[in-house]
Amino acid sequence: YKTREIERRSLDVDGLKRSFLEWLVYSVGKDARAATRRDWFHTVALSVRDRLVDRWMDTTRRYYQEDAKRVYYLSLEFLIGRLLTNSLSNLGIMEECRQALDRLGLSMDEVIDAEPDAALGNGGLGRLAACFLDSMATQALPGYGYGIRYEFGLFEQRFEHGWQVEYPEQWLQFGNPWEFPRPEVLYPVQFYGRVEEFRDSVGEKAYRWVDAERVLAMAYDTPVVGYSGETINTLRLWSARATRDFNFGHFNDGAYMKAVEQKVLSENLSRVLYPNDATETGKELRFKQEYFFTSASLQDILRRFLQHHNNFDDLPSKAAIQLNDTHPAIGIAEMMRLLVDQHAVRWDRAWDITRATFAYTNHTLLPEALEAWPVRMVERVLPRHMQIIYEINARFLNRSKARAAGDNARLARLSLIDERGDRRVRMGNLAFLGSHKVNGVSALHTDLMKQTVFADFHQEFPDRITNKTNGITPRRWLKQANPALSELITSRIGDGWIHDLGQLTSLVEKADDVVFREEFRRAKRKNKKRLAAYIARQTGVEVQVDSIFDVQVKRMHEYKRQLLNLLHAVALYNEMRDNPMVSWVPVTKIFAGKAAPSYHMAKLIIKLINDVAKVVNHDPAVHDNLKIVYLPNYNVTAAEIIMPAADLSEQISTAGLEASGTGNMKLALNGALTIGTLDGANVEIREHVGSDNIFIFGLTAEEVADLKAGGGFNPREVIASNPSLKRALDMISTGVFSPEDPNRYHPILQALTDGGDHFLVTADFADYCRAQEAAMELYRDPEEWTRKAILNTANMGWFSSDRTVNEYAQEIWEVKPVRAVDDG
Ligand code: DL6
Repeated sequence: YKTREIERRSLDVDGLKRSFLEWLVYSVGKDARAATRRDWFHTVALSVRDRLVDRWMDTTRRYYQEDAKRVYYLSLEFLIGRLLTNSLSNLGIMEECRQALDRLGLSMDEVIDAEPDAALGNGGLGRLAACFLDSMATQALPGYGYGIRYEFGLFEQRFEHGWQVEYPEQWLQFGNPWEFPRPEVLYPVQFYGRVEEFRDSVGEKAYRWVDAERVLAMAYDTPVVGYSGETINTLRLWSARATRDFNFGHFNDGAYMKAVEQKVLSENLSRVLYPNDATETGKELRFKQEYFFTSASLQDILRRFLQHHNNFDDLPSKAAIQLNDTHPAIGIAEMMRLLVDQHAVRWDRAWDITRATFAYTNHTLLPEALEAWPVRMVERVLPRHMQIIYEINARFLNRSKARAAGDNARLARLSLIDERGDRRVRMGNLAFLGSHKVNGVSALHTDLMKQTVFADFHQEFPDRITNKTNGITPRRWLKQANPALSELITSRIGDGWIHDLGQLTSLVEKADDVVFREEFRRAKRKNKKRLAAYIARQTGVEVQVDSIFDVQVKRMHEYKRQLLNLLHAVALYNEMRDNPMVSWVPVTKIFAGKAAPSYHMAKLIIKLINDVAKVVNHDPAVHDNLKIVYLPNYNVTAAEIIMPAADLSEQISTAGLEASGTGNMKLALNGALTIGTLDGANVEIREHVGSDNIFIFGLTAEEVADLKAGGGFNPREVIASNPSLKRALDMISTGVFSPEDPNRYHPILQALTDGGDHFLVTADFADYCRAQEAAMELYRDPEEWTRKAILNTANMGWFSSDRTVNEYAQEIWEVKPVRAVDDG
């Protein structure tokens, strides 16, 4: 037993090797000759997990001993990706593990590749949550993630004849070695039923929720390893389990199949992640998912609090609950219910406690993404919560009435209920009202929040809105994803940047060092070769490593304007064909990103990109100077290969519509130059990297707003006045890229013309082409390009999620690091 104990902790090559062999036999149940790559992955993951457990428990003990204030990050999405490299790297045993596997005749890269990508999120918001977990653990902040353990993550995207087709994403199919099931951590969550009024012990009116259906939420815990492994936090994900008692009736009737059906139905709650990004489909199951994980999390938070406290007034000094968008906003009403109905706290006091505990992050201003649930549905699914929401609303509107001085329109806008059409509960308003701080995710986005969606609330509560510009973790997005550049940086400035990214500014002077530039280029080239090989494997297209890798990777959405990028590609294709004698800078346009399965326009744009790619990539007239690829199934793992290899980063959304962006940060940190609009965090990226080192184009958010306020513009006139745009659109509309179905793209052309070009693709086209030309011109001068690329990397330190999380910790959560005592 003693030897096993030591073995489990050993971090050297021999110890790792011995524990791999032991795990393979005794836990995976295979012998070395029969083991597959996946068996070895499970073996290595379980052995690494062993090495986390002591430190994990130490961390938890530390938090208890200090009675530390905890942060609870409630998020419907955690896009964590693979964990093996992350754990090894943060524990600092990457090399030891590689050698141990080597001694067993195994390739570490193959073992790493056997891990499925945990795709429990759609995009930006979910990946941000994952970066925050890493940064909280790295900075010894007592942070817990709470979410759903979806059985099926974001769908797998494949292309069939260039069309996106969705397949289920079965990441749990072969088990998940990182998680610890906690069958004893189980909370009931109720739905439906009705509310009964009664008199409590002191004769006051009180309410109880009865005749409800119950589902159980069971916890699965995943350790979150901070850099250096000193702090290991917890990501707790809930899985739905049927209660054992609710189907007795059916059993008694002998309706066994019916009983089992009920079980399957209630367990559907945590079955699948909704694949919509920035659009709400308004489905009841989605609303139930939101309540399910929120209720279980709040019950768990209160249980932990009550272990050492008995006065709820202390809750805000012991717990900060962050709502990642409005998805968990029903938590405001749930906290009120738990305090008032279950713990007999008086309303006013409960409201003060709730507001002091909660904070809310807004991630988008797009109207279609703002959650508003039909009152009738909320009333049916959560009858007691609907009452509570009415009560919160009545008290708030009463208070605001005096200030509104008869301005009923203003009161209607402030109301938690949208009374127009079918009545709806505005979850953004509820989240705002029930939180002490509300934040946007970039400076511009926060300003726009104050001017648009939350203008009235901002007037009512001028101190509540605050900005917290997003960030990314340098561990995953530079150290792990880009070993070539990381090693170069560390060789010059030491490794302090890994936990203090601001140290990268020491590289500024290196931009003028010709040797450093050469080495920086070499690292980029290595990454480009790796990506070229990946592209060839995935798509069969051979790309030139010396071409500009022009990258647009993100969800497919009209406001992100992949179409603008594609139109530029068509225009460039025409120019290359027209001028074969010119020595063109070779360009590889790289796209990746999923479209929501029901978003027809987005899927049509994917098909168009694939159709154009087919023609361009096979046209000998362009002499391989232009290639277009659409990589299927974009996910965290693919991003880790793409980001380090990019030369040019496309951040070209219609100004005012991208809340922040975080891909823009990953790319610039890895030395790509941004071509972008002044949107989201691009504005701040320009401030940091310098306007000479970024290609800015297009209308500003203010100009866009003025244009729209003035009645829009006439895209047909713009098209008619720009021959290269007109020619590109004519080619698409006459079927040059879709001869088998020439009308295929009419909906796109329609949207750009009669549809009014809502996303201003035509309006920004000319300036975008100018910026592209400037980029191509610069690329002809490798020294100057590299100098600017280095300045990007050097100046991106501020965009570390460590900085972001610190700002939250100090200004919103008021939590402090709880570090291990150094007993050495
Ligand atoms: O804040 C993270 C991320 C931003 O960087 C993106 O700009 C924004 O689009 C994204 N929003 C979402 C979905 N929105 N909702 N709800 O992922 O958040």
